[in-house]
Amino acid sequence: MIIPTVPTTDELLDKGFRRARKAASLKRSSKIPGQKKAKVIESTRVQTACQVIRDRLKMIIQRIPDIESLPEFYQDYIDVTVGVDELKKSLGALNWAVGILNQLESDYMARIKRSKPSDASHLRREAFGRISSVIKRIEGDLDFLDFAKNKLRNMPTVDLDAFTVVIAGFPNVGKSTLLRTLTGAEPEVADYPFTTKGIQIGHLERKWKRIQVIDTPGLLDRPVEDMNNIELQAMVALENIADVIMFIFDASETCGYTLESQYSLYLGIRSVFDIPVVTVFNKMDLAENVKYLEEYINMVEDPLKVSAFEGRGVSKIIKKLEGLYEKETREAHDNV
Ligand SMILES: Nc1nc2c(ncn2[C@@H]2O[C@H](COP(=O)(O)OP(=O)(O)O)[C@@H](O)[C@H]2O)c(=O)[nH]1
Ligand SMILES: [Mg+2]
Repeated sequence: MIIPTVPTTDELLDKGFRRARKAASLKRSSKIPGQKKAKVIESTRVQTACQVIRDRLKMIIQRIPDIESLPEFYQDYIDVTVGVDELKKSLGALNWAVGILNQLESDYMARIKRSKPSDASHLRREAFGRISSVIKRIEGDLDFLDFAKNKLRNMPTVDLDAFTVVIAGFPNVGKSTLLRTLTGAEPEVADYPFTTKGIQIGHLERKWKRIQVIDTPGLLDRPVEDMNNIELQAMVALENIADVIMFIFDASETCGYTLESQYSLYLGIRSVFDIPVVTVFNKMDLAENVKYLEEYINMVEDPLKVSAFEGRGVSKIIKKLEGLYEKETREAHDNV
């Protein structure tokens, strides 16, 4: 999501007042008869300042998409990153300021119109004072929107309609290597509020099929029991977009985790996600003499033995994913 540049209160007021002075100086050089001129100049200043500042605020409000109309994945993302309620509150405050500026503009235009020419500049100064205090009232909200803009700058572009595979498995089991090998390119790396390491997204294009593969380093790579609330919320967000979990074992145990602890992570992930799990035993090239490996392989359903490093067995994974993709598409059609 793109939030437009958000000015500080000083920038906003400077711009409004500067433009107002310019507009007034044009009037000053015009041929308005004597007495009336002072009133025209001052009301032009009030009007221009109100309009310029109001338009800037309106532009910010309009360019931020309606949060509730966003897909759930992005609503969750925004909620965890900056807070949906805070974002709405700040936008509400900007709306409030727009309304007050409208009111101030028509109030002071009318008052200057009715006033003696010698009172016009005093009224204009009063109007400017009130504009300043309205804008100072939304200082915190402008600051917050600027913060949100920076936090949401590198939001991932997850394709919410694509068939989506989410990778899980301990660190160093070969998730990134496999993602690259499967999708044949460097993945898109974007921020992900649930982990410090971001999210990696790759696409596997096969004829008419488009399969999206996502890796969330730092999230699905440790026991579910260790997760805090925010991470659990992230799991729910992932479950909303995932069609398949691809769980990676490091058959060689060179990642530093035993097969036993990998298996227990596998069971944990399976118990959280109510979707098909594709189970891959990676680094088979290094796994010749690993104790009990065959036993663990036999404990899972349809294990795929591969070496991401050598590219061996990768086509089996693609075939498996395509099969699940087709099955899901068929079921979706049956349900129409
Ligand atoms: N020998 C071998 N090394 C691999 C294989 N797959 C990944 N690696 C290596 O394992 C290390 C960790 O891989 P990485 O993809 O970063 O793991 P991640 O932390 O799960 O994303 C890297 O040094 C990889 O080169 C494999 O199939 N065989
Ligand atoms: Mg990685």
